Amino acid sequence: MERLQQLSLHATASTQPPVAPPHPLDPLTTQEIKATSLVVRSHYKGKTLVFNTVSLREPIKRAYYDWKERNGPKPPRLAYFVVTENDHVGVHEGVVDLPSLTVIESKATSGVQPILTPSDLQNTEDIVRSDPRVIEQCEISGIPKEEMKNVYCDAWTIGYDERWGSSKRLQQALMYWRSDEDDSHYSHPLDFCPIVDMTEGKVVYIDVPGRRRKVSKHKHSSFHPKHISEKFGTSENPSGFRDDAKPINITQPEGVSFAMKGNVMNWSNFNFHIGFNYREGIVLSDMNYNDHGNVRPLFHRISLSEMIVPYGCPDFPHQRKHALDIGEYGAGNCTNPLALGCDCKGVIHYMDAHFTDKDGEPLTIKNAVCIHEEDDGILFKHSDFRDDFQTTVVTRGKRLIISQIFTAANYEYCLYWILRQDGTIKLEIRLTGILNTYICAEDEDIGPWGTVVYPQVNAHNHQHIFSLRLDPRIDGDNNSAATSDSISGPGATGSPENAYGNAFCADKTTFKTVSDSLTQPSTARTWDIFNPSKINPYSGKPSSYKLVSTFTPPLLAKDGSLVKKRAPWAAWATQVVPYKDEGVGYGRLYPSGDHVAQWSGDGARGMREWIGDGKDQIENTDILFFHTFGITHFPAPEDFPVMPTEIFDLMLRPRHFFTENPCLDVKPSYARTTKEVKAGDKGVDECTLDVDKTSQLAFTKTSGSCCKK
Ligand SMILES: *[C@@H]1O[C@H](CO)[C@@H](O)[C@H](O)[C@H]1NC(C)=O
Ligand SMILES: *[C@@H]1O[C@H](CO)[C@@H](O)[C@H](O)[C@H]1NC(C)=O
Ligand SMILES: *[C@@H]1O[C@H](CO)[C@@H](O)[C@H](O)[C@H]1NC(C)=O
Ligand SMILES: *[C@@H]1O[C@H](CO)[C@@H](O)[C@H](O)[C@H]1NC(C)=O
Ligand SMILES: [Cu+2]
Repeated sequence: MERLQQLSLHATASTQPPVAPPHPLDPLTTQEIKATSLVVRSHYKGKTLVFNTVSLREPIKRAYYDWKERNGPKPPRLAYFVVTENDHVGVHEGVVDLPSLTVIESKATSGVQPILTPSDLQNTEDIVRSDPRVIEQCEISGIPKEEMKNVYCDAWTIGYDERWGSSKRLQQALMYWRSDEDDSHYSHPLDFCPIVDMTEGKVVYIDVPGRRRKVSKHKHSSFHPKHISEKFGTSENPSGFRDDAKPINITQPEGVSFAMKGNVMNWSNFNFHIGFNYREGIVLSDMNYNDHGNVRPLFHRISLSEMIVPYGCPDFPHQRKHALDIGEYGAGNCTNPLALGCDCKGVIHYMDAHFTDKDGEPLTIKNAVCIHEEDDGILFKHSDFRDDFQTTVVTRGKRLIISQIFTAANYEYCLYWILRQDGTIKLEIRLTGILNTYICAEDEDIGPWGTVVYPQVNAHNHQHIFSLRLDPRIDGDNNSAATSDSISGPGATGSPENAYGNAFCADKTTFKTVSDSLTQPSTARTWDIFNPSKINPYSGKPSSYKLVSTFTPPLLAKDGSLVKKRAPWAAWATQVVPYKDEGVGYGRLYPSGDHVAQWSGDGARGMREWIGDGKDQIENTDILFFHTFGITHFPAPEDFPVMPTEIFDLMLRPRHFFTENPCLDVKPSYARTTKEVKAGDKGVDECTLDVDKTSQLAFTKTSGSCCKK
């Protein structure tokens, strides 16, 4: 009898393994998420589990290329999981082998808190609203207790508060009031800050400032259409919108020029895999460039691995505001579903994203990743002055954009990974959404730490600092990295080596050790990632990708600050460390550590551990290149009640990689040789060149411009 029971139990546990998607880097399917959570549940039988993370454990690099390039076996299909137990500190994490439906690694990690989830954020508001001490504080702020439904909070990561450390799963509740459900609450901040224990579901403490400020009596400043009509509507124009809204429509009559097989993209000589996970969001992997039949590797993996948004107000408890949004919330899990024609225009291919919910059930964000092309202006052009610029070639380019938008409480981060036909890889970030705001009294001097952006609304200074993780593979696995500084020639004007004082050149310093790679930006500095064994036959220089990044603010928090301790990568513009198969996922992914929430910043984790004594050799070997970039944001009234997108970017450009302009084979829009000009010809085969027949003159009606000059 007992034996029989065991057998039948065994039979239910060993259901069919889920079908793996075609590519080893493809994110887990919903069936794989479900299968993982079943396996995890039976592994921790008898425990009440809360699922936090179920995500692909990517194959290690060597296993991947053994399969991809050396006819080796397909790497094992693995799922990484993090679960918590109710009433229990710490996490259980591990790895499930999907084909065999078994847990192959598992450990209990204490003293850490798992990544926060959108449902954590939603719960905090309910907990705060019904707490009697919060209600009391609201009354002190001038909000009667019957109006608690109008009290809101933005649940924020606590960062780290030494009063509790990481012993409880905490959030800080930044408090606000709305006069109506449809208002934006950011014009009505409250002055106190409850701390909420997410496990217990209760408020554990309220930080109350010495100086009390009653909720502002000024009208809300909001931005939804109904508020625009209230603000600007007239009897002639009730909507209040500008009267210049002629549509700009994008037509791509023949569809797109990219092709996708599953998650593998082919576009204008680029070939790569597009992945997505809860934490980094979009991941571009195994990127190659087809150089006239020679498929050359560029990067094994490109992603945003961490970010920090430190605020600059010295008053307690505002020092706690320094969200590490990727490690604490997840750029993937906070990603928005995108809408056709609004978030991206034109002919769009979308990818969905799948996560786990708290019960281990798959949860899908539709249209999480948008893939599309845009016109990219002039790719190259030259005209000859000798015949009044009639001898000419003009070639327009296009670009491929892989994008996502994620919301971290009040802010939106729009991420655009952009490829150009000349081999350039660009990352553009647009910040929008709403400033984090705090109340100030009518007569208050808020000092230099913030800006009054609206009556009684103080928006604190802050930085948005990102860590770009590059796993380069420029023409092979062994790469080096260097600074490249533009310097004036040696010697004073009149000296033998610089007689006329005009000399300048590029001064390249190759990093030999990790310590050498901890560099600061300067206006005259770029960085090269290169393959020292692959020399360009013309320039004699190694095949490189140059990192051109000018949005590189210094980290303004000082040594000893929580910010600097918890983001051990943010103080340098670059860090290069050897690649190693270790850590969550694998291969040194997360520079603020694997579990970031409520980390004190002490001890050797993430980048601090990888840097170590700084003596690891990083020349001509398998390296990881981390780059810190972003902006410092001093708010202004223009950023309120919602910010117009603030744009910054960086570029990776091929240098000494090709032997000539790599996009000469992009068909010009228009071209005429000198002979054709002299003969009065319209140009060879002009009508089949890439002339855009939908373009027209603004103020005169013309039919298509082709063959007209
Ligand atoms: C262009 O877009 C506008 C706004 O979406 C739409 O109303 C209009 O029909 C479109 N026009 C054409 C010619 O497709
Ligand atoms: C992409 O291009 C490669 C050759 O460069 C080809 O083998 C592959 O089938 C193409 N994939 C798609 C989806 O078009
Ligand atoms: C993602 O969000 C869902 C829904 O709130 C949550 O249940 C899940 O645990 C989250 N996962 C991660 C890794 O943040
Ligand atoms: C690549 O680097 C490894 C270790 O750093 C070294 O053993 C190997 O010889 C290098 N290969 C080439 C082609 O330089
Ligand atoms: Cu900002």
